[in-house]
Amino acid sequence: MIRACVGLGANRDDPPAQIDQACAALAALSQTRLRARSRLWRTPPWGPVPQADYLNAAVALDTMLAPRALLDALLAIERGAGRDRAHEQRWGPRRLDLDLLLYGDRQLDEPGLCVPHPRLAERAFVLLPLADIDPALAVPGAGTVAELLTRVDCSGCTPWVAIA
Ligand code: A4P
Ligand code: MG
Repeated sequence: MIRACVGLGANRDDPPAQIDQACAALAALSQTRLRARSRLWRTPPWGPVPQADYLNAAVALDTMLAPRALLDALLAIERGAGRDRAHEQRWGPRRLDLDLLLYGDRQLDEPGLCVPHPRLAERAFVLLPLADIDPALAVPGAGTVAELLTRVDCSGCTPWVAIA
């Protein structure tokens, strides 16, 4: 079993529901157990595109799936949530974005598969949810999640509380 971490993000339609459904789909993957789930974080949009705030989260999975099979499963869950890559802008609004953040201590740089996720260390919206799971988590080649968090701007990021 390998401990893998997946980042979830959404800022269109019904983000909390889309993230909940994605967590259920991740928990139902073959040869995989959902081990931990972060809080939901409300985060200002990162990148050059003006757009609505995101909800972000992360999960830890124990899996026997190979990295490529796991990434393919993430892309299938995105498609199942109605994501249409043909009609979207890079770093633009998303119904659901799933990133393979970590796959054990592996470092992979292959066409279409880069782990740890290349922009992980720059993104409070990834590091805050990962720190909910385990601040001591090691990001291969970069340091722990807690160390990386000291170097990013977390302003505007807050745990999201549902209003009943
Ligand atoms: N790919 C390669 N490695 C990976 C990996 N480790 N995980 C390939 C996921 N995908 C990986 O994915 C494009 C292709 O990358 C996939 O088909 C896969 O083969 P993508 O999600 O469209 O884009 P990306 O390259 O993963 O870019 P990135 O940096 O994730 O940007 P997005 O998804 O365009 O950014 N602000 C906040 N606050 N929160 C957010 O969640 N998200 C975006 C969307 C912009 N701003 C945000 C947020
Ligand atoms: Mg992505």
